Amino acid sequence: TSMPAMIRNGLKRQEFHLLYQPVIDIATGRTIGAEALLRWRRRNGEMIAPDHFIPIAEETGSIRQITRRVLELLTDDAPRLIDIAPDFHIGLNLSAADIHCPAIVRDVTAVVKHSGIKFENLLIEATERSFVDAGKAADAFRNFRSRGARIAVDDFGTGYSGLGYLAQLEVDYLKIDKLFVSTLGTGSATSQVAQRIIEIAKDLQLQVIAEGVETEDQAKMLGSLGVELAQGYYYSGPLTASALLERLRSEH
Ligand code: G
Ligand code: G
Ligand code: MN
Ligand code: NA
Repeated sequence: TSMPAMIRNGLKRQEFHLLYQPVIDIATGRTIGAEALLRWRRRNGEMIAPDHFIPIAEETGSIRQITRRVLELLTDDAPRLIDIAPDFHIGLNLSAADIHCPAIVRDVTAVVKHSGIKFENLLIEATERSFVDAGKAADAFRNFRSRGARIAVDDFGTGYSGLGYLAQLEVDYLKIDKLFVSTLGTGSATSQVAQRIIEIAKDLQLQVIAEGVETEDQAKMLGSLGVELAQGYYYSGPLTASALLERLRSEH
């Protein structure tokens, strides 16, 4: 069967679940939030990575159903997280098709309403692609932000959209892609890109979240460059909601 048909079946059979990767305050080591990451385990046990099905879902339009499922799963998990850590940030990945869909604000508002969390608990993660059609994107982002949610540009530096949109759109965070973090301190051209991204963020008064931090050296270097937040295997891989709850309990 084709991937689009497999996705349809996977949705029908509820084969999707969420894991949560902690986001850490580098200075204190505390878990201040987590990024929700979608996982698909098929009935036969096979795991299919987001990189394999999200792009196809985006092309065929089923990303909207997938996102609705993500929002349902989040509605189930979020209350327990916020109960332990009221200021917790939950990172929600949205595709360009979601951002450009007029129903997205209503869909996310329903999560807030039914889970009892606040918009302030949500960090909407959108890749540079979402910002290209600035007119359409701006409405959704402005709407989310006026309600208290924050916006992050995900995989910053890997797209081809230029920087013009950053001046036009109000965003709160840049997430530096792991590609750039992995070369920090190597003296390579790519490692200079990471430093330039951090400088751009400072100029625009945006906070930075470093992704893919795998070593203590990288964490220290990021800290000394003024980066406050990080995620990566050095701190923790993606966790089940229960494992994340346990981590939060041990910190609170
Ligand atoms: O989880 P993993 O480490 O494999 O993530 C791979 C990619 O899939 C990342 O770019 C991530 O942003 C994306 N991704 C993970 N979960 C979701 C999701 O719920 N929705 C969308 N649109 N993308 C996701
Ligand atoms: O695109 P998005 O940036 O949201 O994806 C995050 C992806 O990176 C997920 O697939 C997640 O599992 C993966 N990831 C998380 N931490 C690390 C890390 O420290 N190193 C590497 N190589 N991948 C990571
Ligand atoms: Mn992300
Ligand atoms: Na990313």
